[in-house]
Amino acid sequence: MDLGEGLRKAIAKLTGATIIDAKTVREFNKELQRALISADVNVELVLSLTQKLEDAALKEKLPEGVSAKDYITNMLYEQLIALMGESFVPVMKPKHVLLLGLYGSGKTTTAAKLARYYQERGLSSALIACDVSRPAAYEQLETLAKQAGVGFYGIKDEIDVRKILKGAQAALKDKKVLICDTSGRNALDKSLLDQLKVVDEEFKPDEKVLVINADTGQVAGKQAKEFDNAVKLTGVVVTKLDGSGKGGGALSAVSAAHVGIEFIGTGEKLNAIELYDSKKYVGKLLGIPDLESLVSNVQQAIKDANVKPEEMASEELSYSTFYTQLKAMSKMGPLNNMMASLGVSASKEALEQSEVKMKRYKAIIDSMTQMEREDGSLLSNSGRIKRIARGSGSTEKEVRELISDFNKMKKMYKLMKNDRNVRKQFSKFMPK
Ligand SMILES: Nc1nc2c(ncn2[C@@H]2O[C@H](COP(=O)(O)OP(=O)(O)OP(=O)(O)O)[C@@H](O)[C@H]2O)c(=O)[nH]1
Ligand SMILES: [Mg+2]
Repeated sequence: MDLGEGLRKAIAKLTGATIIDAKTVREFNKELQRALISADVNVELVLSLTQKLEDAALKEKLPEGVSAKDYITNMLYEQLIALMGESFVPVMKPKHVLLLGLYGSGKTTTAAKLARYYQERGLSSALIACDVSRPAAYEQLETLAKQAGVGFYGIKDEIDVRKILKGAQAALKDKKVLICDTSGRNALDKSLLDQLKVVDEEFKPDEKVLVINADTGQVAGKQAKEFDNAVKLTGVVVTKLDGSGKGGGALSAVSAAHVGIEFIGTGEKLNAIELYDSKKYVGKLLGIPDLESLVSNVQQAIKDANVKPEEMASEELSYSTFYTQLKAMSKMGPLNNMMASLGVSASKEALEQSEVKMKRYKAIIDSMTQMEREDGSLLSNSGRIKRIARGSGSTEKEVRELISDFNKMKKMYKLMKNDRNVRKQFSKFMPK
């Protein structure tokens, strides 16, 4: 039984459960422990994961509108991403990347995919042929480099990796990202280990990435540990996720080496590589294609259950909350009705202008990144302002106007925090 199957079996135990009680959680956890341990996930880690799950599940009431199954699935998802990481952002700077892995795991293909990936994003890249064991390895990498349109260095029939790497570093001085392909074996034996240590010394990799095939089951953990002991891994790439494999081995690998998943290989073609995205990956592992909406529904329900309407106005104002308010306001109908209900009078002209402004502000906030919406101070950067203006079809002056209005509102917001009456008025505009 692979890990995915075990996890799905555990989740299936929750079908039909209407409450979360100690018995339900323990039964789920027992199944979960069985699945994780048989996938070689470290026992201590399994116990701490299931303990955390139990504590969290029993502490809170099941939020309204969410099934026990979805609620616990979401918790399991959170525990799994604590292990594997939520998403990966590659360092876009000149660097040396070393790829490692057992025989046939997809190292050579991944090397070419990665070189193409970085080069397409402005970092000229090259591949170095350090697989000196397999007869046609040199030609395979050379062909792939041509296909990818990236640089290549190798010395045909040379078996001394130190020599190859010295030559490569001299010949590829103008390339920003150097990716070194290495030999695979059926097992990590002494000669491969010695070779890897030489490569590590000579190449001085910034990133040491273990390539594992998604079909690899339990042994992935052991593999990862051995490679990690030999050269200290920095990340994992899981290949062949387009096949039947559910990627359970990757969990064992990342937990054994304490590193995250970076990329996913989804096919033989050179563009078949994706950045790791936990919702997609865990969704596949758990057999829930639309895990993203499950997670967002549960998280929204938890949020709704915990937030009292009058408290909403007292949280720190960010562009995100501002946007929610603008949306809620436009749903409430024309501004003049609303102002009248608040006892504020304004000229028709001024109100019309405000409505146009509100629309524009919404478009501008739409063009911000999530980070900018949460941290308004990022907008002191004029490059960001330029980008947002372009993205929203407005002028930079209009973006600056929003920033200035927003900052005024933020100040008001702070003052209001201590005033119950104003806060109550304000909470009318918050979405229920
Ligand atoms: N479907 C699919 N096939 C892949 C993927 N990555 C690699 N392959 C295929 O897997 C086979 C082995 O890939 P290689 O890149 O040669 O693997 P390797 O680890 O370099 O193998 P050795 O050098 O022999 O150890 C090839 O036929 C690849 O086309 C993937 O993400 N999806
Ligand atoms: Mg190879």
